[in-house]
Amino acid sequence: MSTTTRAGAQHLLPTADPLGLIAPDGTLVDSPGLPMPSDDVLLALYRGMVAGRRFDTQATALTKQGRLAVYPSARGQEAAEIGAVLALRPQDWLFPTYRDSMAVVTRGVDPVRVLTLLRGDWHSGYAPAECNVAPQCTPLATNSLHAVGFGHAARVKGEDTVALVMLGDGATSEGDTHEALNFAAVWRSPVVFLVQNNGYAISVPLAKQTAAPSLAHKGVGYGIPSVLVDGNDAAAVHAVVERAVAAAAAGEGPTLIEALTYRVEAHTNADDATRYRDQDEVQTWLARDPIARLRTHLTARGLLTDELAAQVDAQAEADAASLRERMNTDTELDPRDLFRNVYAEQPPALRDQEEQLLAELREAHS
Ligand SMILES: Cc1ncc(C[n+]2csc(CCOP(=O)(O)OP(=O)(O)O)c2C)c(N)n1
Ligand SMILES: [Mg+2]
Repeated sequence: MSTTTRAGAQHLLPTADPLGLIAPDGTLVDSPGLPMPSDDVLLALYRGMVAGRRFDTQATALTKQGRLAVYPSARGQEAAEIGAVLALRPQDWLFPTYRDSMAVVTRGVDPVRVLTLLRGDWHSGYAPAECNVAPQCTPLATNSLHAVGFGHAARVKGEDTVALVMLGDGATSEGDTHEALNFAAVWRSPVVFLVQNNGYAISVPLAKQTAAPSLAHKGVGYGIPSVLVDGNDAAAVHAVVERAVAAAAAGEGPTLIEALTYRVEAHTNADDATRYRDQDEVQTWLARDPIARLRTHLTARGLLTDELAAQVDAQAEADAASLRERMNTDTELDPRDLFRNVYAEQPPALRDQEEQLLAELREAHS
């Protein structure tokens, strides 16, 4: 019989209350051992969140104008989206979901390219290797396996690259998430799992999703250090993700972070959330707005003047106007693009399909 003693799990457990640095009223919260980001980072978080929200509002408006097929809003989740992305180093990779357009924009990808997928023009509008951002995944949790495979490969190749994968609360019920967590833990893959618990998976509330004490607790069974953080506190999200990225880069393996936040809008513009949730609940979360919280904090500390706040708003407005204008043009698509970039050498069956399509198109236009 093995005489190996098993270490306790205490060091892996998340805190009972979410870690935080700034309270909803802008005052400081003490989270032992969690450093407050620098003033420059706090201002970058503020800029990113204001820009992110304005982008999000514009994208929703574009669905109403028929310029976008669908858009899943991340309004209210700006602290988690931007806090996490700004904690990445340039060489790290982001593995986002359909909801994380804001995060992709924050990583520096042109918003028009980000919205290409949701416009239905192309599979992905950006080249992943140019921006270190994988295509946004609609199949839930598949991106967790992509991130772990990517992180593992980077480690085998001796590269200093960390993969950050974003998941929703609902995605934690998928088998893929558990396979990814297990593999990453056993192989100490340089991966940070960020679960944005926004309370709902379409109409399914968290209480029907899991009986676990928190989603962060799910990491413990795999031997992964797990963190519960206030997902509406950009400073705290940035601090915990930065710490997890550093640990992964140092060869310490993965971290699971649950960011507690809320989906303020419906699942997408095609969903009516009033059918399954109470408006009082939405109001409670609106009072915990991540942008107002950081603004209050920065203003009280004299870091954000009225003039600077107006500049940040004006820049976000100008970016939204540019996005609106550029999305208001019709795109010319080449149907043959469907067959390109799939295989280095096209298999015969696909070649037949391409020829069949081209023949049909010729006939339609003759
Ligand atoms: C494998 C798979 N099953 C089901 C769906 C349908 N679906 C799309 S979004 C969604 C809810 C996901 O909720 P959550 O993971 O909490 O993310 P959120 O939308 O709240 O960001 C479901 C079930 C899907 N896209 N992929
Ligand atoms: Mg959700």
